Amino acid sequence: MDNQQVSAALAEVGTLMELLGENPFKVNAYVNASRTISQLTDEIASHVNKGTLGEIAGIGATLQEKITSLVKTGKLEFLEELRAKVPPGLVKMLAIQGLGPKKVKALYDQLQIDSLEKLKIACNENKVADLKGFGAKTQQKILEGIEFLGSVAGRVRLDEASSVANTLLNLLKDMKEVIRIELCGSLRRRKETVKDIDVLVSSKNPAPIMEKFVTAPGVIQVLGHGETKSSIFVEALVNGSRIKMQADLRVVKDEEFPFALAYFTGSKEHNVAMRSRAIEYGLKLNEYGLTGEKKNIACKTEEDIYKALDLPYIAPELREDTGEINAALKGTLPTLVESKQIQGVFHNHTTYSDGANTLEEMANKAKSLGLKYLGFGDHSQSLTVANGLSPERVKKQIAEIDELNSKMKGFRIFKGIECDILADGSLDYDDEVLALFDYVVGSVHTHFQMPREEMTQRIIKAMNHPAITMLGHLTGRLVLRRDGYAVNQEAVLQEAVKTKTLIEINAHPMRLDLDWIHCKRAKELGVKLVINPDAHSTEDLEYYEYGVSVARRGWLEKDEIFNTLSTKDVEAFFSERRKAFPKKK
Ligand code: DGT
Ligand code: CA
Ligand code: ZN
Repeated sequence: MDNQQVSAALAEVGTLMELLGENPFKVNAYVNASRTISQLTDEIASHVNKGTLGEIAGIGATLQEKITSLVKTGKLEFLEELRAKVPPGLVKMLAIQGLGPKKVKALYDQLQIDSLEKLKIACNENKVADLKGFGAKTQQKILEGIEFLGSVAGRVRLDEASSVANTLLNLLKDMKEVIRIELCGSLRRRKETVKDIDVLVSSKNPAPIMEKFVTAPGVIQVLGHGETKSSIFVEALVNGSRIKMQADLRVVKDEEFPFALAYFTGSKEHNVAMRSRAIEYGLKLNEYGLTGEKKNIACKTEEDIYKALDLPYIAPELREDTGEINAALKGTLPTLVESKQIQGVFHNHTTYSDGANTLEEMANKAKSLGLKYLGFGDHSQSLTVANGLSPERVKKQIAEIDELNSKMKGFRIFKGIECDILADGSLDYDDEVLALFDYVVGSVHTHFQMPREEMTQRIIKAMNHPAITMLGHLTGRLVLRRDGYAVNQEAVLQEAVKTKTLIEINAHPMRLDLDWIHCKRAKELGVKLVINPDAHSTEDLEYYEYGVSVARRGWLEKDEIFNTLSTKDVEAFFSERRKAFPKKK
């Protein structure tokens, strides 16, 4: 077993023990060990072999024994016993936002609820509201949570689907039978969630490729095994989460590859529009070719297909039939922003609040990614659950940043904070403290249940505070977990134009907030956007690429993204903003 597998097994032990009402200290030991192991840079197996498990912080004798069993045998009897004791429905209930192990246990103990179906019935019969610690509001939220889970059933987050897909891609791409290989479908269009993985290959000899695909590691079911198409159901561990999804492989002749690539990339609606365009030319377009009455039009690449229909190339992210073909015809397609144009990122957490890495570790990682600057944005004082910074700790962090800045050559660290927007729209520090920062990210983390109009005014009031530079994760949504709070996004975007507030595209794949649809609207209004990973560890810094995908789906160009600016231009922007809110000496 590798680190991620061991980590997932220990996390599962923790969850199951908690559902069984075991001692919280014991539960925490498993949860913490799971986190530690997922973040280890060396192999847990090598610690087992060398007998050095005990040197890892938090791994006592009991855990050493369990980890050794996992690494050596791939199994843990203790985990099997726990699984046998806990009805699987209880684990499914944990997917509901706001329903932790304690509440699930209470529902099971007192109402014998062991499935989502039973939970829904109990809520509708008003039985849950009467339980101690629940109430009518919680019951309503549970019902909404069940409905939400139903509406997203079977979809997987982009980052998790990408990881599964890339494993399959890497398995096949070096086979001698493979001529061309590409991921298609929603993955290639970089949608925030993906239902299934579509892999396309061209080859003269498909059989060995199909064989390798249906016997890939993690396959739990072969749904089809044919000459040109195979389908599998595959399971993989991604950052400790168990991901199960379908993957389809199609193998075509190399001449057909560009047509199949365009077809299976979709979207379906874009394909329909392209087919009508072909019909105007007296041609038929499908997954096999572009054909006329007299002859077929040969295309070597996707670009050739667009060219044959007198269109410039349309990037996959734009293929949602939201006006891209018209724009292509008029020559007004955007030149989309690219990852390599991102110069730095601003909303990042460190060990000062709830991050896993120090200022210096984060800065070094950002530099190694080729970024020119990095901004911090730890949590502010009222967010005690995330270890928000008191004014004293703000000053300590700033001093540390000053020191790092004097040490690091060719790299600039900006002083920022993710400042809570309080319920009344005021900010979480006095002006004196706010004046210490180069920039301030304003975010809502509390009172999500506010009526829409009140929430909108709360945010608008904060945007009018001269210290606010950018607005973090505008809606607070969590992809496949919960909808955002009620807020009038249009009004906020319009206010951003008036107040020159930057709007964040939170690039954490769990958030992707602003979403691409509102990015497109922001572009129309002339709002400037900033792509931030909301990193809580050095690895998370790379998430900005997912924000670039959102920006590209939202038709955004380099000049519309603030953090494509050079260090000097960013400095100039911040100091201009600071004129309205001068630093106090
Ligand atoms: P997903 O899997 O729900 O995240 O989204 P997609 O876009 O990957 O959809 P999927 O896997 O059902 O199909 C892949 C592509 O194949 C889709 O984007 C367009 C194409 N396609 C599938 N069915 C049809 C169809 O009935 N008509 C047309 N024109 N294209 C189709
Ligand atoms: Ca798909
Ligand atoms: Zn936040």
